[in-house]
Amino acid sequence: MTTGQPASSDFDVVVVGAGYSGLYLLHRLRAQGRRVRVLEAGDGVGGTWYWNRYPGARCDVESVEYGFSFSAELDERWRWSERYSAQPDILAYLNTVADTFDLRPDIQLNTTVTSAAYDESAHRWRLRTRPSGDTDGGGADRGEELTAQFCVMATGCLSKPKVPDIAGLDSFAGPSYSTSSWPHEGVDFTGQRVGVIGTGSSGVQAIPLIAEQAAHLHVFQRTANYIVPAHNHELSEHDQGAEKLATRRRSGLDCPLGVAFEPTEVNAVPAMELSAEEREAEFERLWQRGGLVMMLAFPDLLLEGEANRAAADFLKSKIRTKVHDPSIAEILTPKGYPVGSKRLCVDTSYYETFNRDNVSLVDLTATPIDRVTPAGVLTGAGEVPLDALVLATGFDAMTGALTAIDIRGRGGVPLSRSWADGPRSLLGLAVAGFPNLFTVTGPGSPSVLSNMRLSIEQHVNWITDCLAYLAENGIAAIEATEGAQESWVAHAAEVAEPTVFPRGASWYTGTNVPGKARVFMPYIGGVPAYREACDKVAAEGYQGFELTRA
Ligand code: NA7
Repeated sequence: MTTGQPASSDFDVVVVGAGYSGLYLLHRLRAQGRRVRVLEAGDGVGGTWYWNRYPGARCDVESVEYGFSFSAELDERWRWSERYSAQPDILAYLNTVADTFDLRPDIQLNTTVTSAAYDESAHRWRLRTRPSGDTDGGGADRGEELTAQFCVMATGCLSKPKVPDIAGLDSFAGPSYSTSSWPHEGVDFTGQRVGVIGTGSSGVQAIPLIAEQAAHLHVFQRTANYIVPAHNHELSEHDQGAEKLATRRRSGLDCPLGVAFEPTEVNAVPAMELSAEEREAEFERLWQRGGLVMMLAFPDLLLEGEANRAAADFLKSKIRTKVHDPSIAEILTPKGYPVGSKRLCVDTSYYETFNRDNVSLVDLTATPIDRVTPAGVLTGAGEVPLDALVLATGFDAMTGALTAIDIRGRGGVPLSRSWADGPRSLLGLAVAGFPNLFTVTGPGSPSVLSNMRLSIEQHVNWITDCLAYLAENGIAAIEATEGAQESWVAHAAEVAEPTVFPRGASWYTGTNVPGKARVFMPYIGGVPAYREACDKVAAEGYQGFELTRA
């Protein structure tokens, strides 16, 4: 694998990130005969699945739909072991992808992109890098400069950890760990008093396993989440035969979330047209099935109103059946926001963990964190002494990894300024003012509200087809027009409006990051409608884009 200087610094395409998106992009672009360099901050491929190594880390889309669909050879080589794969399995899969297609020679590891500036006269991007981990300020000198006609940001939607807004964190005397950059060698909490701050998907996955090891675990919860069971299990050969995979992948394309369960397993009838008993029976059926399908139990569930409240009541009732102490169950019960407006968590033994003698729950709504001290966490109820601290406090989602790079488009305008009031993008693929720059699963695309693998493949196919078109037609630059971008942004806001999403305090809306514009960022119109919109743009010779001849 390449870790040093590239042979040359001028490329047709530079791709930032070597996760799912970057790997598939490289494969497709090489097949087109392009000179490509993939720049990756980590010292291995895998992106999100390289960094998030905390105990219990798993996908919440079923493994059989999480594998790439473009290669029979890959399907032959790989078998998933569980319904919801654990992080080591997914990382091994992505390494298998890199090896199967011999991708490593064009991937430059340990390389953090610091800036990308568009040169209008040359129609090229100029990127600057620094060696990863080089934070002493001298990194810029040890970095390098690369140019490329096209730059593709394959930087992921949940890859820039949020800086935790908790006073005194640096003063803690013991070790503290972040779920989003977990030590590769793992952590042994045996005999320790451990605190976990954060009860989103990462916390919900990690807490049961940390509780099994720690002498005592203190869970600091600010917002209780809605949680559905994974009912995880081993997968057989039969579960992932070629025909089965093909069928699931095909039907995923026609489903709003890009996952195959929807047409056969959810109701076409609105929830409130059923009797209370019938509705309850449907919720129970999907609870027993497990997973995110609950979100789509009824066509009106994600709209504000009674169906959503019925789902909320059902999920709350389940907490009381699992948690023995009613006062703990009450704290774990979500309040004041609709189901789905924050991402549903998918758990294994989360609620049961609170029946253990060595687990305590701290309700931060009643007793907020004052600050972290050298000895532990000080809340309104006093100091909780700790030996180790785990931060599961989330991400600057969807835009954080992009605005962390000093990206400057036409006229030297920074992307962070263009997006100061929230991200604006045409289809989540391109941004007006930033020619020859593409974003994979950017804001304004289904991305995190879809099966990421499927959406990544769709975006990579669209981008690489677009580049082929530009080459065939002698076009040097492509740029989203302001008009098309505004229409798309307005359409995305309009389809989101009646749903529960825009009003939630969540990373979907940027509310979790202090100072971030509050805008609902993903596209909720569904994968089929979105694919149609993308295909139409391409079929009409890239309508909505301005093309500049060489
Ligand atoms: P999330 O879902 O953003 O969860 C972060 C959690 O951390 C959430 O419970 C937050 O509470 C909590 N948090 C954040 N800052 C604080 C402070 N200052 N004090 C107390 N608690 C805090 O991130 P995850 O990593 O769990 O999951 C991200 C996605 O990755 C997930 O949805 C899957 O798609 C995969 P809050 O809700 O803000 O009150």
